Amino acid sequence: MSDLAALNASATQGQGFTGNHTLWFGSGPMTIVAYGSPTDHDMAFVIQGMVNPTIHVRSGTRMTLTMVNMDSGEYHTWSLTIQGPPYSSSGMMGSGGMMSGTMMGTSSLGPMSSMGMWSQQTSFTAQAGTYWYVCAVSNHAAGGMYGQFVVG
Ligand SMILES: [Cu+2]
Repeated sequence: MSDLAALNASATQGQGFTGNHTLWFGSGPMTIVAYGSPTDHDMAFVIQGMVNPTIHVRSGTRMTLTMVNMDSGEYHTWSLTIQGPPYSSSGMMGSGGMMSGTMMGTSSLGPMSSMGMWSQQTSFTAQAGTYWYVCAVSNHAAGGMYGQFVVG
């Protein structure tokens, strides 16, 4: 797990508010580490200890997102879309609607690491708007694997 600890040490710490389930980041380049479907929160993202938090970042922020798949049995993605819930149980992958509304594309999973997990990194510049981060695999978004991503 030392790889994971190092990864978390490199992350930008946002200010979390559990009351309204939000995570706020200031200006400057930032790095987010998102856990995909860890064992204690199946079919959810855990970011900085919060489950599917609403993330607030400033417009123009250069972001690096690292998605770590903690699920040994499923593929997952971290994808941004302007399409909000409810999501179709038939899935979003290849639907066309997903990618047409995507700000920066998709982080799908790379090769398995020595920890037995998968991770992949993507970078983009946040543009003002309201987005949702979702897992685009099968019916995962419909199953609760999403959160709001607000750039202002
Ligand atoms: Cu998923």
